[in-house]
Amino acid sequence: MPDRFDLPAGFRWGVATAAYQIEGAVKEDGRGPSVWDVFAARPGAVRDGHTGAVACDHYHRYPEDIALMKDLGLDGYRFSIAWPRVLPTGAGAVNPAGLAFYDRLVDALLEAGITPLPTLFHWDLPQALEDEGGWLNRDTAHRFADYTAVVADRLGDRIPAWITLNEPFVHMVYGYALGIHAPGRALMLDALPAAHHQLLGHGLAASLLHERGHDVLIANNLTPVRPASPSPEDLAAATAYDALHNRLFTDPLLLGRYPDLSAFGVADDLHGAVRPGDLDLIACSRLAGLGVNYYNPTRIAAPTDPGLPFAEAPIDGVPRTAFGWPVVPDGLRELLAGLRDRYGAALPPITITENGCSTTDDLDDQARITYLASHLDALATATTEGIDVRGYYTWSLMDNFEWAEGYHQRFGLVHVDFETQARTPKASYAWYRDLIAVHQASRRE
Ligand code: GBH
Repeated sequence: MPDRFDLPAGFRWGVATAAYQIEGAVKEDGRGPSVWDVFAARPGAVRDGHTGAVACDHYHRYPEDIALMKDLGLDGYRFSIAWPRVLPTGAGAVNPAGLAFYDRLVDALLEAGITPLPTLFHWDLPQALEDEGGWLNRDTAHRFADYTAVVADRLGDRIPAWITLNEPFVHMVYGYALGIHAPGRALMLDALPAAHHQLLGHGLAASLLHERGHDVLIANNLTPVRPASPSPEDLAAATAYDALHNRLFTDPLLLGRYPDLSAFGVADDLHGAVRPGDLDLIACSRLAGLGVNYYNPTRIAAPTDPGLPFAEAPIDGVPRTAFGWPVVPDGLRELLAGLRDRYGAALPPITITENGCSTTDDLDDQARITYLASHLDALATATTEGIDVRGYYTWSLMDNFEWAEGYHQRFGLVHVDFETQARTPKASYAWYRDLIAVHQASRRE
């Protein structure tokens, strides 16, 4: 596997994390409860009853974590801001101590020469807003914009670019359609207004960030959709799935309209959620970049039971991560080529805002090195095919709270002992550090 990839000159190297997965300190300094605190406390919701109450204790240990990032030589760090730390009830009174944490974090990152790339929402909605309907309630979009203004006023002098939402598809499907993530609602297609309200929140937040002169991105989890066979039934199912997973959260931003969801029996007002003017607002939040979180492709076949117009089919004959996810590096190139073909000139520059894998509890994580190297190779190929990719943020800096899997899946370059909180760099950490150094040296030539 090459240790140097043919990537553009200004390419940016980073790592990614999210607040609830690393911070802990959920009751400290006035933080309010989030949907994840409440969900994780439900018996059976998270494997072995794990919660994010302590996680990596990053809230207290952030100087040590930034030192690890500095030694990696990172250009950028993608982290998320916990809305319930800033506004404990989601709206109304600001919690100065919560804001102060991010203020310290940003200063320490800049001190270490690392550009902060904050995500404003990575699934930890203040529970008080969930009690009012969460993302099913249109009002949440406006509360998100208010929260964004508070954060931008405080940190904006040091933040060049913001990510509004992380993976609105996963949040809608896992959180509101299937109930396997917080807030644990299983509404199936009735969850669709949560898609529109998240995008509306993005649009409202983006316009006020633009007014303040900031760049705005969104981090979408996208997957190349492969039909299980060339049969018309499998092709139709793949088209329907692609609309739901990929296009629902990207077409409105880049094309100003929702994709055709008629295969789901859904009209393009998404169960009445879309009001006049909404799509203009969402589309005019012109993106400085599209964040892409890539893990694996998806194989889709004709439905086996009524209800939904598709069925997922296994991808066989490829390696799997410790999580059981198929490893298909070329899927990343395939995905980016598909985006270019679909959106053409409307496609903004791409940043890979997440990519990585979980491995066994082993410091010699050769499987991670192989995963990252093969995906960077596919990414380099995509750039030579004319796709504008600006940076790569691997998921994740360190092992952390992996949502419904608790601490059972380890995605980190750095190992965390969740008893002692000891951090130990894995083999992949040294590999990534050396890779970044080689690229940065050639940048200066
Ligand atoms: C991201 O979600 C999140 O942003 C992050 O918080 C999380 O920790 C990280 O990734 C790792 O999970 O059934 O084999 O086809 C990733 C969302 C959803 C990606 C399920 C892969 C399907 C695997 N994922 N998905 S498979």
